[in-house]
Amino acid sequence: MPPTVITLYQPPPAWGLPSLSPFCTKVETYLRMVDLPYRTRGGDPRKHPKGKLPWIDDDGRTISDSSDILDHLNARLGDPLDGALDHSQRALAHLARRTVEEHLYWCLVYARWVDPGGFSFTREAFEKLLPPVIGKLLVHQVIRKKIVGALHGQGLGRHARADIYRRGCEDLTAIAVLLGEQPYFLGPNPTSIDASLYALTGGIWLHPADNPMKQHMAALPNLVAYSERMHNRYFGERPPGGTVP
Ligand SMILES: N[C@@H](CCC(=O)N[C@@H](CS)C(=O)NCC(=O)O)C(=O)O
Repeated sequence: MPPTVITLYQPPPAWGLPSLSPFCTKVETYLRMVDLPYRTRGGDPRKHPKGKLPWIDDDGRTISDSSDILDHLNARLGDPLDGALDHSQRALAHLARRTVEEHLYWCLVYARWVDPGGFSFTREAFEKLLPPVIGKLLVHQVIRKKIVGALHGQGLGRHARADIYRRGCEDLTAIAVLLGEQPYFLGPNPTSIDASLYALTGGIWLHPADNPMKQHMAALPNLVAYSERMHNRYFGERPPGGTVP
């Protein structure tokens, strides 16, 4: 029986990254890591029950939340990437995933949506996806306002710019220290945590705006090499986008 083609709903590629969304980048990276055929389609989070991207359609079944998607696919495939990990490696991956997805992500959101230098690129990328006049209004008055509110609710948005970036830099240092000189986060072979780490480190490194997190990353050569290693391995030869039409 031919394998089911997964449909991944996500915003389009930008700045050399598979998607404007780090969580969508994570899922697309994972799909390439396990070599599953997939197609990508644009997705409007407002049309999805959980109101967030990404979601996938797997043979008529809708699954959302990047971690639930990976769990679903891991179960279906027999855990090809993480099957050989021991308990402490799994625990370390869990903590790293929570750090980058629940904290560093918000620093990235601040850099892209609040900091004026980053927002000028974000605005341009999002306005391209929306109808001309209303698009500008939506990006400034609706999406940005909602994101500023979310950052405030999460708590990070209540800090000063320098303190937000300092917190993001601390996460990057911790990941770089644990990575050391290993090619992938848990050793010589890629595992699913690398999809999250690439999504966030690549999301900081490849975004065109300069900011203190990017400068800090430049001073962590092992982390830059890691992020580029992941990018080149999974997107170097075949640019982002579905592997089937
Ligand atoms: N925990 C979720 C987070 C997904 C998420 O925050 N997605 C963002 C895009 S990066 C989104 O859809 N935001 C729209 C909104 O919050 O309205 C996951 O892992 O998939």
